[in-house]
Order: sequence, then C-alpha cells, then structure tokens
Amino acid sequence: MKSFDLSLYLVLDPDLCRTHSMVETAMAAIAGGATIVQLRDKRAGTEGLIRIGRELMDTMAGTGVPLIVNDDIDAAIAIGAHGLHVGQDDLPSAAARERLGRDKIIGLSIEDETVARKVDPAIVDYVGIGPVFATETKPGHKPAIGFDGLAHLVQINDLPSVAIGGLKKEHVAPVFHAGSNGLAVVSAICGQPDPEAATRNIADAISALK
Ligand code: TZP
Ligand code: MG
Repeated sequence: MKSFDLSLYLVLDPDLCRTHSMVETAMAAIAGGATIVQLRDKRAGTEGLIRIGRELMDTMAGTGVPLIVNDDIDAAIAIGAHGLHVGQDDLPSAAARERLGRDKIIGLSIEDETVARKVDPAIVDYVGIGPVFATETKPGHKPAIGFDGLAHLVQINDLPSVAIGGLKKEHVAPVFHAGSNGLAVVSAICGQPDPEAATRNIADAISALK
C-alpha cells in the first residue's frame, strides 16, 4: 500500500546537515513530526547514495515515515526506498514509473504553468511546487513564484502537492491557505542546532491549523 503524508517534508542535504549526521537529522526530525523524508545528495554518486540510503532505510524502519530518493532511480531501487523524486531535467516520470512499478511513490518538481499542465496524474503521485522564495540551498533555481504563484499552480491538477523554497514556520499558514498539502524544507531543519525542536516548531504550527 502506497500512503504518504506531505505535510512536513524534510529534504536531507549533506551540505546543510552539518550539525548532525544525515541519519541523526532524519531521526530527530521524525521525532519532531516530519512526515516524509527525501535524500537529496547531488555529490555522493550512486554508490554513495546507496550507502547512506540503506542506513537511512534501516534506521527509519518502523517509523512509518517513507524515504524518497532524489533523482537517482538506480540508487532508489538498490536502497529499496519508498519512492523517487524527479525534476524536469531528470528521468521522465513515465520511464521512472515503468521501472519502479505501481507501488512506489513518484514525485515531480514543477515550477511554472507550462510544466504543471503536462503532469500526468496517472503516473505521478505528488508534485513539488516552487521555489516559493529565493533560496541559497539550490543555486541557479528557477524564479520564485510566491504564494500567489503557488496557489495558481496547486489548482492546475488534482494531485497532492508540497511547496518548497525558503519556507519556515511562519509560512505554514500561507502554504496551506494556498491549497498545498504541506511544506518541504531543507535549511529550516538541516543544520539547525536542535533539528528535533526545529521540526516540532513547524509541526505544531501545522497542527494548530487542523
Ligand atoms: N527545490 C526548489 S527550492 C529547493 C529545492 C530542492 C531548496 C529548498 O531549500 P530551503 O533551505 O528549504 O530553502
Ligand atoms: Mg533533480
């Protein structure tokens, strides 16, 4: 059964996870209320991703929180991850679905209306929309879309969506009011002195809305 909750989506980035290891950060965030975790390491290579990904899968087993691998389908398969997240320049989602089968989660990044209209809801399980704000975490990112842009892209299809880009606790209400199902964060959790407390802070703001 493929089930996932996008409300507080941690994206693990080793360049920012400096105060704690990736595994420590993931477990602290899960204790604080993260609902889904993505491994995003642009420099590890497939072997490196597999090593850290397997460690994450072992450690996260029993938490009920899915692990998604960014971009690298070979690593995602070797790890036995719950899903794959692809961008517009990565493997096309149809090809990813063919290799992964129906039971794995596939997420797709969308940045504008043209790409949003091309998403096939029979293939993709959720969309990541952004960047909402400019962010140093992703150099060379597409133009920031703000909450109005987010609200516009959210309603183009019926897929669950998660907003990303410069998001922090104070953005929880506008993200959900724009119609998104959650927020994805890197720097608001990775590299924080206390990742569990940082996550709980955001999770509490989400609970307060429900
Ligand atoms: N895609 C769009 S913005 C972004 C990604 C991976 C980085 C978000 O990082 P942060 O630190 O939460 O702004
Ligand atoms: Mg990518």
